[in-house]
Amino acid sequence: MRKIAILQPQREGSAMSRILEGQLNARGLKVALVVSRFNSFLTERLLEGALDALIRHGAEEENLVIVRVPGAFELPLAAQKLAQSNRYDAIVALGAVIRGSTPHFEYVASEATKGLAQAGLSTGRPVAFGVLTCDTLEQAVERAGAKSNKGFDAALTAMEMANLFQELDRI
Ligand code: INI
Repeated sequence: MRKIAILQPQREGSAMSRILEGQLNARGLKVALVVSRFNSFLTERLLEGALDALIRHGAEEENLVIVRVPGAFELPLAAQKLAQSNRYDAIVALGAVIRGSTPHFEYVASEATKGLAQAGLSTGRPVAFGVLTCDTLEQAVERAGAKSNKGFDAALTAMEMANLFQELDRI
């Protein structure tokens, strides 16, 4: 019979290694949610998902700020400004770009993606990517609540990264 070795992760504080991982806890975290109005029937569902994730994980409503921008193209600049302010532990960017609805899908999707990554890298603040980039409206509806909710997922990522950064600042 074949023997299978199962590698257990080392516990924090063991002599071998130390594992740092952000907790899924939003208590006390200040989070800015930037939401695009374009395709608002989708982005409002993403916002509901993100708020649900934050509140369920202990966030206080007074620590959450919602900022609306015209479209996904505008998300990076607003996210960068919020991140630069040092007033938020994390930013959650929410938008929906659908290939069918525009000939410049590639430009909007790619600028939003690159720009949001850059906003995080240039400021050192976690910026979570909650932007749907889908081929069809059906796919977008599925990911905005019908099957899953990318806003909920992005908010989880934001709280994990914010808590991880607080831990990294302590070591
Ligand atoms: N913005 C979106 O958020 N999603 C889209 O699908 C989209 N389309 O299809 O064009 C879109 N365009 C607007 C863009 O984000 C800017 O707001 C606009 O170009 C002004 O800068």
